[in-house]
Amino acid sequence: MGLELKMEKHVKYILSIEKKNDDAFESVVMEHLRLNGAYWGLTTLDVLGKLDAVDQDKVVSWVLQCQHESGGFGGNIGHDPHLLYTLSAIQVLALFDKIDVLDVEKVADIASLQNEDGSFSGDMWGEVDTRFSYIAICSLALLHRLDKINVERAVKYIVSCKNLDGGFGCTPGGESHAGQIFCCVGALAITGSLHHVDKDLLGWWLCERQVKSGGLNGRPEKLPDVCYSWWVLSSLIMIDRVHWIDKEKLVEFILNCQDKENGGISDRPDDAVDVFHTYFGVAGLSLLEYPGLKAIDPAYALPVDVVNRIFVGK
Ligand code: GRG
Ligand code: ZN
Repeated sequence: MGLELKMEKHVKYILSIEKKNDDAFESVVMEHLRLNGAYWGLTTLDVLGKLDAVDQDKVVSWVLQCQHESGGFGGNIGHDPHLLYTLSAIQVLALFDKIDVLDVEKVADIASLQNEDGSFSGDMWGEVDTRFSYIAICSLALLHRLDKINVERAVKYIVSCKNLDGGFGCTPGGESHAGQIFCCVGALAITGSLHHVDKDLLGWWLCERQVKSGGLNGRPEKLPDVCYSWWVLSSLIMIDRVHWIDKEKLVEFILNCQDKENGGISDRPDDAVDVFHTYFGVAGLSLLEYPGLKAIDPAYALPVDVVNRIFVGK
């Protein structure tokens, strides 16, 4: 009992990461968490209704300084560009309704990372992974520039990563993993291609991820971890099978991973908190319709009001 989301503590925790470093929010992010950390921390604040606690001009100007001449973003100023950071940059700007500060054509050049077989490389060095298919598709959709890639081939490649268990891996033949499933299902949802998913089969596999404690793991025989609340639940929502999960037990698991004194959420009870699991815990609770949280879109991983602003207009 007394198990509830410590909203104010989590806001304080996110803002305290900012203050641990001498400068502003960006310096945190700079050292180890970088642009991905900014996305996790700022989206958490937005879902908690406290985005206005940060200096948006400073964040926007720092994000822009992370951009490389190729159009992609590095994790920090002067770092090499990679798709992993490029999506975070676009998402952070979207939170502040600032996508228009971008030279969209330039950023949309990430389309050149698409390979002949429809797959995407993460950067100029060429590693291929369905994570990068999702990132490229999500980024270009947010920029209204999906026309820059061959969507049909991109979808065909993702479908070639589908396994007999209904899940998806990082490359053809790769083991099904909830993180990759989010990426593949998300990319298929954004491109209107969910008919390629066997929803009952995949829904079954995803529901099997719930263990006794109520938490979800990422694949069979693994430990539960708060971040899978996001990877698994978002996928279940996209394929319309979220009612197959015991929602109350999952809420309880996530709430048990909070640091009730100092804020923040960990991967599992009693572990150390971090901004990644704090975000995915809060985002998971939002998907579970926990009271007082902004709704979050399962495909774009951004608050629904932000996504509506981009696709429906203000
Ligand atoms: C916008 C939300 C969002 C994501 C961007 C980068 C990315 C796209 C998606 C990553 C998907 C992914 C692979 C997530 C899994 C992360 C994770 C917890 C990996 C741990 O894997 P293992 O094998 O752990 O170390 P397990 O839990 O299997 O023991
Ligand atoms: Zn995790």
